[in-house]
Amino acid sequence: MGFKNSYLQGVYDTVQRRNPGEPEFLQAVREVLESFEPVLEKRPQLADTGIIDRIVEPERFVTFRVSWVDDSGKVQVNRGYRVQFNSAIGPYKGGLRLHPSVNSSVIKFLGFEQVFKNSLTGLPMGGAKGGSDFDPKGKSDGEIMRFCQSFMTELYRHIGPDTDVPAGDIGVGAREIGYLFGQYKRITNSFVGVLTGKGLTYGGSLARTEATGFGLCYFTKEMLAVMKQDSLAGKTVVISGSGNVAIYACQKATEMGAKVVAMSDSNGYIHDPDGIQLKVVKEIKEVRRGRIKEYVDAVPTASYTEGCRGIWGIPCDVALPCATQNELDGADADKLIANGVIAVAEGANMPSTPEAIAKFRQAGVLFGPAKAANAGGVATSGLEMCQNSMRYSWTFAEVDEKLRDIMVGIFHSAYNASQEFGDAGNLVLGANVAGFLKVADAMKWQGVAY
Ligand code: NDP
Ligand code: 2IT
Repeated sequence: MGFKNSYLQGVYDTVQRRNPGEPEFLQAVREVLESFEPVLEKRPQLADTGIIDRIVEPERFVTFRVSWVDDSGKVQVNRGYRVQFNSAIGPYKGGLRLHPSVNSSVIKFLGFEQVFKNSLTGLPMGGAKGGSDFDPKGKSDGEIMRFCQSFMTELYRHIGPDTDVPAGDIGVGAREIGYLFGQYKRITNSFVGVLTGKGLTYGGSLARTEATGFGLCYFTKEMLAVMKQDSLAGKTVVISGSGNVAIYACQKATEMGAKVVAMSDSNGYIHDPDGIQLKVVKEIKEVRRGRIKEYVDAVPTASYTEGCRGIWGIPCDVALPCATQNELDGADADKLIANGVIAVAEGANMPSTPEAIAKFRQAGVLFGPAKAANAGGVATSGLEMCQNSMRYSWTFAEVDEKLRDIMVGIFHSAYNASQEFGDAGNLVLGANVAGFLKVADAMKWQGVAY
């Protein structure tokens, strides 16, 4: 389907021409440009500033060779990436993903979305993303360390506490951040807040580990309260994934009185109608780095099914996709809707396909898009940067309270923007537009280099 506004069509055509074979990036750009249709109707002069032409083009995109030696002595080669998408409102900021599916399309879609997400948090952070096609599964600790050191030996020249501050994402947690930080410090001889998600003994923030999952639940709670006068208490919840985001979403949803009945990994899903015992999941995933199917060894009343997509067929009131992009498609949305889902909020980045989102909208299902709903992770990274700058640290309760306020604020920014631009309750539109307007203003005042 084409754009109504011919200027937006022109921008999209250029993006398509410049980024052939990059479907994820085009998917993310198309959704954002669609949200700008009502903005341009109200403010046609935006077209003259070239801001939209500029915002879809990364400021800088680097790729580099990462060679490392495996445990058998063999040289391995991976590709490293960092996209520095936009620095209008602060230093570049965004995670690093280690997964074999990483390519330039995936990194660019993530970096593009990060621009709007970071703006929504209200904190001064530009947008970036990076990573590698390195597969951490089955690697020894030594191999992970050597990979991270080699990766940082290239990346360090592009980053800095006032330039670009990476963090975790899929395949990057506290262990990897520690190795990356150690190597940065060795090379530069400086102890600075150049990464977030650090360990608590060397500059990390309390509650950063929990932040994305907790934030997702704070957002969902506010969305249910304002738009449906409802709450998470007594709700049945399905959560995909069983990594960092999924685990802490499960913890907070349970604390809020919901019953989480299913979780997954890329191989399959577990269904526990009595409510997931998070202690068991944490032991499998955080301590042993095992597979989710091991849950049924500890809880024989639960069941395991091979294949991760079947999870959306389990009846629930609230669905929280927390694994990866495009993990929930139109057919999955049909199943959730038929089973009476009332709200979907995205813990992962771009987990729902455009078709799935359209179906939720049509069926009146509340929908919290990733840029808004999962912004708690990067928001708390922003709080970690703030604490590092002060050389001070807040208590868990202090950080958690700030996180909660930020998530409530993000919901209202998105909700208000959806009302102002004529589609009340469309939080996809609201989040894209609210995130955009701040960045656009900063870009306007900073001028164009020529
Ligand atoms: P983790 O690496 O901790 O966990 C990822 C989980 O998703 C695992 O259960 C993994 O299963 C599953 N998964 C990953 N890739 C696939 C795939 N291709 N198909 C099916 N399942 C898959 O990552 P996070 O929890 O940190 O990240 C999850 C999502 O949340 C990502 O989209 C990420 O971008 C997003 N996010 C993360 C934030 C953070 O602070 N960490 C902040 C905001 C968003 P398996 O073990 O089998 O690979
Ligand atoms: O997608 C994301 O927002 C993240 N992976 C977190 C980024 C960060 O800088 O904390």
